[in-house]
Amino acid sequence: MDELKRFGVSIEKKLLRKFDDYIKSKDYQNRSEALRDLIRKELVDSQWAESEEEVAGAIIIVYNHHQKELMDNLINIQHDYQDIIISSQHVHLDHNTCLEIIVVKGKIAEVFGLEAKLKVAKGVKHASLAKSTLGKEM
Ligand code: NI
Repeated sequence: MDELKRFGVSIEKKLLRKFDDYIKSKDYQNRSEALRDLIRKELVDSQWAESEEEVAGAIIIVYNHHQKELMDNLINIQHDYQDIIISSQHVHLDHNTCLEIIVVKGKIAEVFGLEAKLKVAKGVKHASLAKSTLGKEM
C-alpha cells in the first residue's frame, strides 16, 4: 500500500452524523476507510464519464435461449466486439433461461456500444453493466 497521509476535514454536525450511520450500516471499521472507498468510487465514476478512457467491467445478460435467432445474434454481436471482450461465462439458470457474464476491457464508448447492442437484442430479459477500472490510479 502507498504511504498514508492525514488531512483535516470540516463537516457539518448533521452530515457527519449521517455519515457515521452510513459507516455503521456498511460495517466500516472507521471513517478513513469509508472515505477512501467513497473517493475511489467517485474517481471510477468520473473516469466512466470520459468516453476515451480505458476501463474494465462486466456485462451481465439474462435471456431465453429458445428465442428464435437470439443465440446467433448474441454470438455475432460478441464477435463484432472481440477486441474488448476478455472472457465470457455462460450459466444455465433453468430449462429456458441463460445468464452470461461478459468481461470487458477497453474504451468506454466501445463498452457502452456493446452493452446497448446486447440490451436491445430480442429475447434479452435483462442487461446490466458493472463499471470498474484498470486500477492504475487507485
Ligand atoms: Ni444456457
